[in-house]
Amino acid sequence: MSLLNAESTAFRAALEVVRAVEPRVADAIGAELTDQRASLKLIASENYASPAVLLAMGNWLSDKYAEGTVGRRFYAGCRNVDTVEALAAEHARELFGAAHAYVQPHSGIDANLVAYWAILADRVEAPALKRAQARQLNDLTEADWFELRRELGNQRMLGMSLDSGGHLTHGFRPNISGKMFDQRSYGADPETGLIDYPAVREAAREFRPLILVAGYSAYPRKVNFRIMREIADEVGATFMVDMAHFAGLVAGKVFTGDFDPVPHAHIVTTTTHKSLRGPRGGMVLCQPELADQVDRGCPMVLGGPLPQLMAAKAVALAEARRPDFQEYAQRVVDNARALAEGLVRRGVRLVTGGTDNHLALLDVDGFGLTGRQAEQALLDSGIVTNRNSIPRDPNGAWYTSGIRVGTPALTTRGFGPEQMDETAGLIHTVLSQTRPGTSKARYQLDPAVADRVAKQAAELLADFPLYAGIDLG
Ligand code: DSN
Repeated sequence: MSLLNAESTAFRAALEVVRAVEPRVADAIGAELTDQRASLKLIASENYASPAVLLAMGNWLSDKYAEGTVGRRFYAGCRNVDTVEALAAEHARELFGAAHAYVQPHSGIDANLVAYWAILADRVEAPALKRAQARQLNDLTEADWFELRRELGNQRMLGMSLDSGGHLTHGFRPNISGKMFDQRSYGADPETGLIDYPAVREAAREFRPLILVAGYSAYPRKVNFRIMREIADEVGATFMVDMAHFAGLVAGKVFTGDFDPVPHAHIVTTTTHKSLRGPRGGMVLCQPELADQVDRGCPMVLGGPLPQLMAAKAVALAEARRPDFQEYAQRVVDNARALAEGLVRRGVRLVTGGTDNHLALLDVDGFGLTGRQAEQALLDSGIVTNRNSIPRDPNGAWYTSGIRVGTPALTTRGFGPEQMDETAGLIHTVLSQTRPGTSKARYQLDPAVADRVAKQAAELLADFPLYAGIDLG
C-alpha cells in the first residue's frame, strides 16, 4: 500500500470507529477537514500538521500517567513514555542546538509558567522556597506558604507591550503572569513600529527587571537577540525568549546568528504547533544551570504529561530536522514578503511598512474599519484572519484597528509568491468594499462581492489540495 493510500485508510478507519460510538463527533471531525480545505487560512499562529503527527496523537499512549521526567517517574510502567519523551527532547536539542529540552508543557502558557517558575527558583534568594523544595508540598503550613509568597512575589519583569505585538503571558493582567510579576513594558517606536533598542536599554536600567522577555505574537520583524542579551546582562536580568511564533523559522535556519534566540537566551519557550508545524503543545529549551528547575515543571506547574502529545512532538521535530523543512521555512518568509508587498502596492498600510518574518499587520483604520469589522468581512469572503491591536490603537484590544495575517499554513499547502499576491488582491478587494456600520462590530459588504471573492479564493485553493492523501469518501 502506498503512503497516501495508507493515510486515507487510517483516517477513514479511525472515523468509522469513532462513528460507531458517537457519530456527531465523527461528523464534526470530517466537517473540520472540509472547512479547512475550503478556506484561505491566514491566521499567523496556525498550520497543518502532517498525517504522521496527527496519527501519533491518537492512540493508547494517552492512557498512561507519567508525572516526573525520563527515568524518574511517580508511576510504574513508563518505559514507552520514557522512549517518546527522550526522543522528542533529543530531536529538540539537536534541531535547535540547545543544551537542554523539556517537552512536557501542554501549551505556550504552560511553557512560560514553567520557565518563570524555574527562573524564580533559580534566582530569588528564598529560604522558604528551599525549604519547600526539600519537603512534600502537602507538608507546608500556612505560615510556610505566606513566607514563600512574600519572598517570591513582586519580582520584576520587562516585556514587550501588547500593542507593539507582545503576548499576554509576558506579564499582562488577563494572564497569571500579570499577577505574579511587577511588569513594565518596552514598546516599539510609535512612528516606525520597530523595537527601539536604546529605549529598551533605558527601561531596563531604570526598572532593573529580574526577567527580560523577548518574543511576540504580532511583531512583523526580526528581533536582535544579541542586543537584548547584552541589555539583560547589563542589568543582571535573566533573558528569556518566547519564540512560539517563529520557532519554525529558527528550526529552518532562516533566523540565524543574532536572530537565533537559542545561543543568546538563558531560557527559550515555544509552542510546537505554529510555524514549527507540530501538534498543539509547548516546550522549553534552556542553559544547563536552569535544567534542574525546568524539569520540575510537572508536578510543580503542569498536570500529568500527555505522552501521546510528546510522541507527536518527536515526530514533528524529526520532520523539522529534514532538509525540506529548511526550504519550507524560507518559503514561509518569501511568501510573507510577497503578501506584504502585494498589500502595500494596493495601498494597504502595514505596521513597520512590511515584514521580515512570517506575518504582517494591516492597519485597517485607513479603510474606516475596526479590526473586528474587517475580520468578519474577510471571513464572509472565505478568508480567515484575526483582528489584532496596532501600536497606539484607538480601538483598544477588543475591536482593534489591525488585522494580522501569516503564511505558515498556506505555505504548507503549497502556495508561492504568485498566489500570495493574488491573496493580497482579494484582501484588498474586501477591505475597500466594506463600509463601517452603526457600531464598531457592524459593517456592510455587498454579499455579491463576498461571494465573488470566496469563489476566487476557492479557485486559488483548488490547485493546492490539503491533506491530498486523505479521502474520507
Ligand atoms: N494564540 C496565539 C496567537 O494567535 O498568536 C498566541 O498565543
